[in-house]
Amino acid sequence: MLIDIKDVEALYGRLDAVHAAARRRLGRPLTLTEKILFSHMDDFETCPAERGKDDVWLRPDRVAMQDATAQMAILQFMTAGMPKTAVPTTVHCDHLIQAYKGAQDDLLVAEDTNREVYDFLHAAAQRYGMGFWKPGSGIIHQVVLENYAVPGMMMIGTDSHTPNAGGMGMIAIGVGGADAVDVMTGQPFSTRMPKVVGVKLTGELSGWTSAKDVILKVAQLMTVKGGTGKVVEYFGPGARAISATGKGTITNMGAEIGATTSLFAYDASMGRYLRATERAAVADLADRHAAALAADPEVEARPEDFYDELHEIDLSALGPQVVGPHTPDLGRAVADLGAEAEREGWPVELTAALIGSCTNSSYEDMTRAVSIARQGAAKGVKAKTTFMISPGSERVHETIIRDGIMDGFNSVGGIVLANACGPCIGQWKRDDVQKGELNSIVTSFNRNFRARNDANPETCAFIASPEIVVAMALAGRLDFDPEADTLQGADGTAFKLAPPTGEELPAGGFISKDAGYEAPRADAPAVEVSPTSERLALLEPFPKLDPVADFKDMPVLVKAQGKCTTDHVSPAGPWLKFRGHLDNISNNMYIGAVNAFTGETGKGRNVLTGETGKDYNQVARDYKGRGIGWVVVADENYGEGSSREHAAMEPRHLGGRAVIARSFARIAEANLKKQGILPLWFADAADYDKVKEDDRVTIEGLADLAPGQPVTAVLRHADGGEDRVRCNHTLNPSQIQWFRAGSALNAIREQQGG
Ligand code: MIC
Ligand code: SF4
Repeated sequence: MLIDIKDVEALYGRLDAVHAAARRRLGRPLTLTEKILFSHMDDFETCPAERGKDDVWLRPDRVAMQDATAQMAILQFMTAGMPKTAVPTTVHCDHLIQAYKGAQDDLLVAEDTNREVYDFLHAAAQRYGMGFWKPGSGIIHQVVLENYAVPGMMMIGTDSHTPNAGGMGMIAIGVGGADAVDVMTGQPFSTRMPKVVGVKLTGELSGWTSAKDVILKVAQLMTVKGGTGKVVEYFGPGARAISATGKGTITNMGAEIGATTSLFAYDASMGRYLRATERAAVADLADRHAAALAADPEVEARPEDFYDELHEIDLSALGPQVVGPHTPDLGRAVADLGAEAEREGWPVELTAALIGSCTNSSYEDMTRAVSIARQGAAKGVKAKTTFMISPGSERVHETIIRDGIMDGFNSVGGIVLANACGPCIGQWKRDDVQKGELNSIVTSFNRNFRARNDANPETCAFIASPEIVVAMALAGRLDFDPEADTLQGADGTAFKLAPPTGEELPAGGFISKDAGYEAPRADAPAVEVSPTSERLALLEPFPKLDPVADFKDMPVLVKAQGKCTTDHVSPAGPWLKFRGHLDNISNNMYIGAVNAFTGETGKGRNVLTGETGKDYNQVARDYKGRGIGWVVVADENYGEGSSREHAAMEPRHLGGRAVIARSFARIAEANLKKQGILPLWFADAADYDKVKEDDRVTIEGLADLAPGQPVTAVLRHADGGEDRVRCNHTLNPSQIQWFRAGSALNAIREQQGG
């Protein structure tokens, strides 16, 4: 077991006293979210903690980082000069493996092409006391669920799907690298005390419906920004009837509604999973403290009195869902997709079907999915489209090979990819479809932003449960409804697929021979970074800015229209290779943003030279060369999606001063603050329309920037006219310090007298 049981004992031993004090303080019973958060605050008896209002300082028990975000986080950590991380930390190599030919070949290629980065991460992990999970060992969230998730504990991870561990009753929050660095250097993690949403689950999943459909439904109910600043707590008899890994699917995809995290209470399913994954000692402890690892009983009895928002889903009445294209909250029942696709002109013929990813690659998912594949194979039917499987971890992978599940997928033509993110993050070398070609794919992943999987903006990506994806793969069609339609067997007769069946956990136990873990070493040598590397570069501190002079007469580099997710600001796929080199990766800055003035993507006008159709990063470099800062204007939910802090560091590096948006996604806003860019909210959303292409923007009120005090953006138009636009911000006193210092890291250095 890779967890120190003493840490669990110490936490559980304190819970009753902390919860009693918190109940006294609030004068009411506690939700599970409050129980876990209060037990991770330094000063739980006094610290203001009004939901949605106060910022709280928390002490997470653990940090996890994946390779694409760990590089920048570790480069920042190295500037702090600490010998070792202050809390248990792990690094997982999963994002940089490209999917092309299949697991074995792809892994060899990845080890070769990414050698420099893997060596760096490995050396840093060994040196600074971090656990290292080598390439091929699995996707961060699956590996965390299998090895590190502990009910009632708290972790942060440099990946937005960190809430996967909420399926095991843990508060697990996705953050940018700079937040992780705080915790790794022994400082608290700060976030706004979240509002708490209750989702009551009644009934039971059956037939074609699975855990995935619960979150696909919640995404439709709450939308991509409905979870911002909130924790979603699932409860009720239906919740207890879902397996621990199914719960993980639900909490993982809570990232898609912007939730701070999502959470289930400890129950028997988690106990079973802990025991199956060699953590019986944790299960025994959790059984003894079960009441402290769930909301108080009054909360389930009268949820409307304790949650800020309440939803109810009857699992018995929920049918299979499918969401997409281009956004995870555009959904409907599988049965209704055909008609809608025809209306909208989405191709119904599939070009690929993909299952797995961190969201849906449990043993249960794989057994349910293969039960559909086997029915096809028995009738001589093969997948009528490219069909690929990304297992979540080596443990699941080995086990499903032993249990004949891989053979079942192979028998319908499935291609097994490495235990890695692969096509889910755009690491998919696709030869079959040309860029710009309209086509449809269906996956069991969690994200489906434009161009996400294959860098083709014309790919319509839909998301459904693995079993639905396999059924659609056999039919080769998006409009296939397995509950109503038939397939044709090799002998020409029509047959209907029976609903999937699966096993929650392997009857023969998991295989876990060489899982791919390496422990740190006390005598590890210092970490070197080559000054000539194209992939890694040591960081220079960002310059301190003058709150008046540097925020005057700034051109508008980008006014983004519609969605501006982190994938629009700094896409992954081919750019992943520069995640450790700030200047090189900055060449992708705003490459996916749609120009609100011209409709072009990734291009705009240099208002100083008059040149048009220029790449945003080029324009920014020109402004920076002239010593001129610039602003970005955006619509709702700016920075939705990934936790990648590159989306904040690149603009900061190239001279960005402020992002003025109708609203922000939580992690993106936090990342901007950390790196010294001002996130400003239009007080009146309609003011977005007042911004013109050749405006010069001055932000007034920064010299005495104070919490809760609006500032003014003065838009000076080219015709001599002017608009004064009120903007709000959410900076607290420490974040204002970061702004003044030029970044959070600068502020720390100043405090240390450096
Ligand atoms: C994602 O799913 O978008 C990613 C790739 O896992 C990101 C992290 C990254 O960009 O490195 C995330 O979710 O945070
Ligand atoms: Fe990897 Fe996709 Fe999961 Fe992100 S969502 S961690 S890219 S598998």
